[in-house]
Amino acid sequence: MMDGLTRDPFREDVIKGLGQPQKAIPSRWLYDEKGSKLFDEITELPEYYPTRTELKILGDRAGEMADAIGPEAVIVEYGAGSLLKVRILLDALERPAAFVPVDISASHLEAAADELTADYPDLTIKPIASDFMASNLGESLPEAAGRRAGFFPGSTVGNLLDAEIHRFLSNARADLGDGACFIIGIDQPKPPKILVPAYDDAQGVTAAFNKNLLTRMNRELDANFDLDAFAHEARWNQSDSRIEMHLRSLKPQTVRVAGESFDFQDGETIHTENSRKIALDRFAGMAEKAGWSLSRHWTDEKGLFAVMLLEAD
Ligand code: AVJ
Repeated sequence: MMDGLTRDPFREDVIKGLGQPQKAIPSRWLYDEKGSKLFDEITELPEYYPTRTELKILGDRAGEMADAIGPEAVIVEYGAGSLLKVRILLDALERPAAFVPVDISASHLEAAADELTADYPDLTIKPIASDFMASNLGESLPEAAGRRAGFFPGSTVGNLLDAEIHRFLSNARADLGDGACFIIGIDQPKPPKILVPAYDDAQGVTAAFNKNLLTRMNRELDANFDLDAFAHEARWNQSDSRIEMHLRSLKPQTVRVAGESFDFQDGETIHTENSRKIALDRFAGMAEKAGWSLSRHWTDEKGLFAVMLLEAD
């Protein structure tokens, strides 16, 4: 329980976000236990192509990625979600020395580390419980004969704004050091007729994922959102090349959250997520400014998704 002296970052983000002209809540708050389960369900949907496409690229090309990284490497996974993906890489690598999953959820990390230890007895596993946006991980990284390789699959980088991507890539460049490389998965721009259904599926799983944020605010912030008075919306924003998720108010209403009142007009939305689709050349330019060069990339035959290899300058 929060006592008024303890900072509650969820409460702070929500109160600030609902007070803006365009109401908005940072997308990381979508991922409580229920939200993480729903996201796992999303990855299995027929309309949601990114996860299976990236897994196929990794499965087909992990050998080439492993050759590029080299032997006895230290792999640092940012926002370590799906161990499935790093296993594909670990299995292809020559004598990987260490695996460092960085994740905000300590319990999630424990479980993940335990599972891996059983299957990779020679691998040093050193979880770091931290926001992946934090800097100064460098001193915590194990020493090894091989080089350091960052790993950031899932197109999570597409949730970040330009300034955040810059900060993230610059921090990683400093932490991983000279001679490092970085493997990053990123969804690609494509027609809205493919993109919109991927974020507004026929079974309504993505709608449940988005609306779970209302349930979470009701539970954790003593809010009184009526779940039937809001609708899920997935919008393609062409000029910013991103899918936006919104929660749209279906009538004029006032909602109480953490002791404060917020008015909604009919049709007014809370913006809950940006999923940017950043083309390779554009990302290469951003990486360049943060001390990385795009050295090569792998894609599926339709060019839906790309896995990039960056090299430290
Ligand atoms: C986990 C951020 C990559 O943007 O595609 C899926 C999240 N949101 N459906 C994405 C998400 C709605 C997902 N990422």
